[in-house]
Amino acid sequence: MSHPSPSVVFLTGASSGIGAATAQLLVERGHKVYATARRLDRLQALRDSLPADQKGRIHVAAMDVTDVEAQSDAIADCVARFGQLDVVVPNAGLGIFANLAEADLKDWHTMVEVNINGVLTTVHTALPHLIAAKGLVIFIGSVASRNVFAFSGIYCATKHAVLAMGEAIRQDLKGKVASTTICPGAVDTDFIEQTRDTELLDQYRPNFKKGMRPSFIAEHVLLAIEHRGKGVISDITLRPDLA
Ligand code: NJP
Repeated sequence: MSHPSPSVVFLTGASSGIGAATAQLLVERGHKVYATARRLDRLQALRDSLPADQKGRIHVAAMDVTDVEAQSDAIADCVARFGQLDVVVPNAGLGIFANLAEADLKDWHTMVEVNINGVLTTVHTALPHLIAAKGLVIFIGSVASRNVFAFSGIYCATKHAVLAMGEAIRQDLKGKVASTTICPGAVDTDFIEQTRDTELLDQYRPNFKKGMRPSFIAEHVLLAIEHRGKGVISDITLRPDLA
């Protein structure tokens, strides 16, 4: 049996890939989604693509996860609009692959700012609402949460941190807020396009192209939400078919 009532979900990184697929699926299944990213035009196009009877269940807003005040305003607006906040999906993230010896320090800082600090801001800001709702945080980790791969070690470090955050919530907020960490392997999104090293790009792009569909990850976000009250999917690893 699935969770009886629709959830209010605050989602980051909803303008493309896994986030866009998640917004679409959750709204289709009756949940209410506050969908954020920096590219408002992409969010509006996503909303416009929904059937008329679903449009009322999504609100889109421009937000940079590295802007603490903007996140605070957005979460307050989400609660004001939808009356509560049950689930956050701090999905916004990026990986910029490079050999460690040639990497740009700015890229490391960007990954830490978005993948760690951005996620922490979402969780910290939403926490009082999540406690009130006995809610759920669904982290998007990675197979890089448990392994370190060549040319993406710092990205892996940020995703190790994400896995630790999920475990911290499980332990410190037992009985109050649940956490799910979804750890995918390669997914066919724009993710790899952040990498500027053309040699690495040429080498990795085909692996991502034959990766999982973003909708497959979205289905597991839905699964975690709809099993609230029945059991918690603490962490789940998803890999491309036959990988
Ligand atoms: O990538 P992509 P994915 N503030 O590039 C947003 C993880 N993952 O869907 O702001 C706010 O299509 C950006 O929005 P915008 C990965 O680490 C992936 O694959 O408009 N938002 C866009 O919506 C990440 O955590 C794979 O540019 C910011 C979104 O992030 C999650 O999946 C494998 C932002 C990125 O969408 C979604 O990535 C894996 C900011 N400062 C884990 N910066 C994979 N694809 O293979 C970026 O294990 N965004």
